[in-house]
Amino acid sequence: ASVARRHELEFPRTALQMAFRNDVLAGLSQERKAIPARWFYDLRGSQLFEEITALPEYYPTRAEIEILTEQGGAFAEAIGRQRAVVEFGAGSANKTPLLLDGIEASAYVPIDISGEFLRGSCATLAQRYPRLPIFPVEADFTRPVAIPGELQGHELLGFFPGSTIGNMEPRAGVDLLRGMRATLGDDGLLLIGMDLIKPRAVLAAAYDDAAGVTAAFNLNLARRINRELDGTIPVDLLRHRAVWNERRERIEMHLEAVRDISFHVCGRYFTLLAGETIHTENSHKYDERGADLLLLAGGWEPLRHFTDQAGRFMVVLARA
Ligand code: AVI
Repeated sequence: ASVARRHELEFPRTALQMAFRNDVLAGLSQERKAIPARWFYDLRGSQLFEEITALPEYYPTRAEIEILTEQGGAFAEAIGRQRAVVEFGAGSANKTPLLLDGIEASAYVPIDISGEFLRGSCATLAQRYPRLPIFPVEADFTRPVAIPGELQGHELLGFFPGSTIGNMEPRAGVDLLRGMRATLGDDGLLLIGMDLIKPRAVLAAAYDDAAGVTAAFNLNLARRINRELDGTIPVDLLRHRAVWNERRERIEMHLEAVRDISFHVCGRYFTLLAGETIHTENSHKYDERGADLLLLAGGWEPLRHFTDQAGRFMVVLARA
């Protein structure tokens, strides 16, 4: 399950294909071409993302693991009472034990849209924590989720590692945080991973690594369009670009045409001029103030920021 963890299975195949098709055709028809980053994660894209997390230049995964591993005691102290851990997206089940080893959990509630991933991560955790009650919930966590009745009376701690919130426009991020607030209730806590703003060269390398894995990850989106949407995109004439957008404090990934090109997708004709791009991802970076503002707008009161030794990444604890 870990390799395929981000591989979306949220719709029946045909509905998923329709959603992909609609997003791609609409995105390529815009003046500034853009395709939502969620479509990176087919099986190949999920494998490539796993490879990215192990790259020497890609620090976020290692930095977050360092925080979770080394600051368990500080989490436990800040969190106080025993709580049921509610994880948004069961895919990161590899980070869950790091949290569960540090704090006292009364139960574990993984929420994921894919029942298949849920079953995989529950099985692994049940083996490791045989006495921990586990209540998987198959649901779309971008909307408020009903917590199983058995957990009435438990106080809840939301867990959303991975800095996935960074891939959302702030407006969507705020909506997500508000949904989590509704799910976790008035006495809920939230532990959320966010990537810190840092020197441009470090960010540029993390999103354009020497081995070319991030380039392959980005280009796989064009290959996926060719495979699944009857596309004729000349992938060899596209170049991976990772650019720092100073005003929006985010790394943007683009696919740039090296010369004028034309192609078809689902029978529709598109052109890209030399230098024109398809915008494929945003990865927002935050400082403590920016993170706090986002959380406050989403209905959360930030309590504490935990960072790794090198100050690259933060895990923020907030209360409802
Ligand atoms: C999943 N997400 C937090 C990654 C990020 O860093 O924004 C996706 C990624 N894109 C390129 N490299 C990794």
